[in-house]
Amino acid sequence: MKLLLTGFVPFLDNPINPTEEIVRALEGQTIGGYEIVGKVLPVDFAESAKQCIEHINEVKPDVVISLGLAAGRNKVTPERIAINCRDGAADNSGVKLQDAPIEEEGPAGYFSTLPIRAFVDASVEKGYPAVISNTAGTYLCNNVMYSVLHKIEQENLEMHAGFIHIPASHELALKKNGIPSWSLADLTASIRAMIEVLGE
Ligand code: PCA
Repeated sequence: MKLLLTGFVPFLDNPINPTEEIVRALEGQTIGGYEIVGKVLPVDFAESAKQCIEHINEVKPDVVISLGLAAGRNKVTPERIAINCRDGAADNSGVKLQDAPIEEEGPAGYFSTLPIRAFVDASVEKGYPAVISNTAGTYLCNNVMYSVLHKIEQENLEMHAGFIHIPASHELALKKNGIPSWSLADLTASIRAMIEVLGE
C-alpha cells in the first residue's frame, strides 16, 4: 500500500517550512505497512492543488496526508474539515484572493476521511501533544485539502485523504518572535505515530 505525504515550501514570513523536512525525513520508509512517497508543493493558488492531483494520478496512493505549517499553534492538529473558500494573504506568486470559491459548483465543505481521532490519541499516547482542529483556514492548506477530497468524491475513488497542520520547528522559531516551537524530531515522531495508526 502507498501513502502520498505532501509538505509545502517556505511562504510569507516563514523562511523555513518544517513540513518539507518531515516529508524528506519520512519518504522512502514503510510505516504501518504503507510505503511513503514524499512530495513538496508550491505555495501558489494556481499550482498547489494541481500539482498535488498530478502526484495522486501518478502515484495512485491508498492514502493522502498533506502537511502544512501553522506557525503559532502549539500542538499537532489533524484537520476535521476543508471549506470551499480561498481568502487571505498573497501566495508566493503574489496572487491574493478574497472570498473566492475553490469549486464554483462544489459543496460548502468536505470532512477529512482520515481517522483523525485515532491520530490524536496515538500521538498523545506517545507523549506528543495533538488535538483535532476545526479549521484549516482559507489559504493554501485548506485549498489542497478541499481539492483532493473533491477529486476523490467526484471520481468515486477508494482513497482516504486529509490534512495535518503542525507547529513551528525550533529552527523556524529562532527566526521569528513569539511562537511556540517543537524539535523537528518530535514533529516527525508525532506524524509517524499518526501514520502507524493506519496499519492497525
Ligand atoms: N501552511 C499554509 C500554506 C503552506 C503551509 O505550510 C497554510 O496553512 O495554508
